[in-house]
Amino acid sequence: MNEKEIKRISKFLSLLLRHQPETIGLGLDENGWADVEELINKSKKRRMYFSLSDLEIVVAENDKQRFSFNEDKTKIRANQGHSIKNINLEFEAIEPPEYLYHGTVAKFIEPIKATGLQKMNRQNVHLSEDRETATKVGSRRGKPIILSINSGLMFRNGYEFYKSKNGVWLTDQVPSKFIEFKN
Ligand code: HQG
Repeated sequence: MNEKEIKRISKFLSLLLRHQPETIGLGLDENGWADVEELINKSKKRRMYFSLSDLEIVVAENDKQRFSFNEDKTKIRANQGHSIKNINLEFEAIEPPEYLYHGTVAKFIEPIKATGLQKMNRQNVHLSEDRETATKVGSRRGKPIILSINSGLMFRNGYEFYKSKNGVWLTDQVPSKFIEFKN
């Protein structure tokens, strides 16, 4: 497989494992796991042909480590980023660093000032440990603006934080009083 094929399968997996498993009638369990054999077979309906060893490459090579297998590689799931509701990814609440970062764009600043950071279509607000990652996230939508989040203070005020397997920090919402808007 070349880079392009890996990316094509990876995008298809994001669609199925995070957003619309019904596209091919794939079942996900309550923890977000899909059966690998079922995935391989049902994907053929969409003319997506790949084997277990292709999937192993996609999981290992994915730029953001978006997917994981279970121990015996009979199941696969997305590590985070779901829009499907009621998936329990079994994250453990942990203490965050004093500051986390969120990359966004100018048009969202006023609504964020008004209502804080909201999860929008995803299951959580996504935060980054460093400005560089937040800059990449923001750049997907235009000229990035980086917000500093006073996550330490939030934590001491009872807000819960989770860290996904691929290093993304997650929380339910960030009220605007915990956001520094100056860059
Ligand atoms: C904005 C990608 C208006 C928020 C990335 C963002 C990340 C508000 C957008 C991951 C708002 C939601 C997540 C409010 C937040 N009013 N706009 N109150 N609160 N927003 O894509 O954080 O490739 O759901 O600033 O790299 O951009 O999918 O979240 O611009 O890790 O693996 O609403 O997605 O990873 O956008 O990105 P998203 P995000 P993957």
